[in-house]
Amino acid sequence: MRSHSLLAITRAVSRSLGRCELTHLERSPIDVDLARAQHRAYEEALASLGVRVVSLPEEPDLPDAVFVEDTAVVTAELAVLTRPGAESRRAEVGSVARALAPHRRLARLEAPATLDGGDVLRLGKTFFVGRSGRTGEEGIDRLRELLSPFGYAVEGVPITGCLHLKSAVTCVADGVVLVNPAWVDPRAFGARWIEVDPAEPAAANALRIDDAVIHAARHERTRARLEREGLRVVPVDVSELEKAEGAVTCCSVLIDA
Ligand code: CIR
Repeated sequence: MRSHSLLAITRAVSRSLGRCELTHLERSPIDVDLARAQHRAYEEALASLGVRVVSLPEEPDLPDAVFVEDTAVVTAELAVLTRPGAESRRAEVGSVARALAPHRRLARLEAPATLDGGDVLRLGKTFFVGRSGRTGEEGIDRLRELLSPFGYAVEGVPITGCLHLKSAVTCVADGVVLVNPAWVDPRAFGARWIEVDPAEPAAANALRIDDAVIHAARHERTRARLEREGLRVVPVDVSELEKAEGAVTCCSVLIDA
């Protein structure tokens, strides 16, 4: 059992999800009712792992608002509200700020900085930040200014071929990352790494909760690799959210409460 409690802020799927931002995928029809059912199952998976879920109401006119991860970076000391790289997503931040305000002091990234939370991977006291189409140098520099007083390092990492750093790499256990080496150099993180199965390039996105990882169910070969390493995998079907270029980390902001 962990000695702290974990809270996840999530947000219900928007009826306009079909008009989401897309960068690497062709648009394909999204079944919003199915997306909602899958998202509820994701919230139940979090709850089954002892996480308290605070679910925000749908934002009907903000297609990507379910992907709350992109709006905030939270540490023990403060919550940094981002300025998402996609203009259409900037209006998502205010309501997440209100949800975070009872828990943390708030800081904000201002123009011209841009940064998506999906580009931010924390390993110990280091925040690795993807240099992506969404996150620019000003965003990385400003995050460093905000976090370095608390002893954190912030390091920019090049990525290619994917939307966010956490499309390419996530932490699955202390000192262990799950990575797609075609999209990011695994040596950048000073950690042991497990590679995704080459047939499953999008399988590097896993959401660690203590000694378990929530992982998209369709990536069966990569799941087998994780299980061979002794990790407990909780598979969730997120097929409709994946059509919107989302996955499992992006649907929550985790807070140590
Ligand atoms: C976007 O392009 O912004 C959304 N359609 C998907 C965002 C996914 N976010 C994430 O992985 N952190």
